[in-house]
Amino acid sequence: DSVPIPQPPPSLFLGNIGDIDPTNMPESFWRLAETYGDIFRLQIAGRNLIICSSYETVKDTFDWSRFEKPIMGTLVELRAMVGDGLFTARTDEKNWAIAHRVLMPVFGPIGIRKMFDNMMDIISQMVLRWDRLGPENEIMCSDDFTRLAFDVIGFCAFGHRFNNFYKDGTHPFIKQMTEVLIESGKRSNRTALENRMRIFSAQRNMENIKAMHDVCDQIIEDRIKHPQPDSTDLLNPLLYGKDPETGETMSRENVRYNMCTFLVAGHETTSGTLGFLFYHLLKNPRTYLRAMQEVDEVVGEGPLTVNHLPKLVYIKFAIYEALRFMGPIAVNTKHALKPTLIAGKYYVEPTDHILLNLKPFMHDPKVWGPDADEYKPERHLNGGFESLPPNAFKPFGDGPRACIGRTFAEQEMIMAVAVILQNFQVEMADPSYNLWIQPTLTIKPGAFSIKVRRRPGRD
Ligand code: MNH
Repeated sequence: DSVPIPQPPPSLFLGNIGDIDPTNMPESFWRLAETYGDIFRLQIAGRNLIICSSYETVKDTFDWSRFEKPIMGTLVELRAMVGDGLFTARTDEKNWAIAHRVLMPVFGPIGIRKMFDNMMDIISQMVLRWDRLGPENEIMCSDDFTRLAFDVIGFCAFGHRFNNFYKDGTHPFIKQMTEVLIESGKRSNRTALENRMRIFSAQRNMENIKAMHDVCDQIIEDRIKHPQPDSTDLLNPLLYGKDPETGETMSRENVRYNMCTFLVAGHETTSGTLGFLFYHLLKNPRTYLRAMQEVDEVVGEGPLTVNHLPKLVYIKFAIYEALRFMGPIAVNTKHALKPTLIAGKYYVEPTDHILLNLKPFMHDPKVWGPDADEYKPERHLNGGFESLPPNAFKPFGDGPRACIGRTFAEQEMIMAVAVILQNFQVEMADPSYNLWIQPTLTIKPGAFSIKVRRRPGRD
């Protein structure tokens, strides 16, 4: 006995295309969820989308015996760039399982702690740059946090310096990647015929991809020519790590795909999260001051060390709260393995595309209370986080396909925030700035800039 899934009235030939803004899907889904609630259906380009927006509906899809991550739409197109790398591989592909088993331990807490010094190396470059550009300089968050996140991955994962803090622009990889992300999104919305007709876009796409693959291949070649047996990065495990189950090493092509995957998956997300975080801290000065106070108490004026990290709990929860409020990944996708009922009442079939609307899901008042729409890191303190119902906080995905870089990202973000607050007074460049969303594959705050001034006595 299923309950029908509500749908905004479709138009005869175009379905629900009129209900969404194709250039800003996340915001369309948030807006529609306010009217349609829990779950709703959209018919777009012949596809049946089921959008889940509440705790009850979303958490039910975290049952991996009934649902899985589909590789469809943009993800299929992205495979030209990142192939059977971890993010775009199907779970039943052999190379997903091999890479997952080889890399899981390296991405664990022990491996990531060893990357502390290399993360600090890059963070210090950002501090130097901010010092030298001075307090009047407007820092576009997306620019400098992208430089930071991209250089951190390059250096910590592959021992390679992209040196984005020594450039006026950024490394060409970033533009190439952004273009491929956008083009992949477009390709997934075009018919096969139209994609074949768009020969110039297709050529540009191929050129971008080739340039990115060349960067990865060169880093690999360099490591093979100049072995670094004591390195703490991921390149040695990628090249030489043996799968505990099959004894195989990863194929050279799959190594390249995974390098590309880490460069893509690891920098937009982290950079967007830092942008959202500073937006919230500055909009809620009480939270900024509390985070700064924590740094002063835990770290003081001396250098940040790896032993300080577990004590920076307010900062960690300020980051979690930014992710809960609106993380860089707005939508997760699922599909049912067999016809089933979501939350015991909404009938879905395997051909339906299930989208998890993460913002309303993590603002569900049944879980987060009547103040769900307020930014409040302290809600997580004093065991608040541990006492959440299961699967309520999911900005990193879930199950076997959850984010492999979570520990990496959390350490990097805690370190960056602590060092920034220890050394600078941060302000919005434009105090009247209001948050707007810039969507690509991820979302980030649009045109959000800050100014930073040395804290008195901290130079
Ligand atoms: Mn990450 C998968 C969020 C940082 C590498 N990541 C995911 C998924 C989410 C996610 C959500 C699941 C996507 C899906 O179901 O299709 N990731 C984040 C967030 C941050 C982040 C919010 C930072 C903040 N991710 C990173 C970093 C790296 C990384 C840093 C690499 C160093 N993420 C991955 C990879 C996957 C992934 C690889 C795919 C894992 C798999 O499917 O096996």
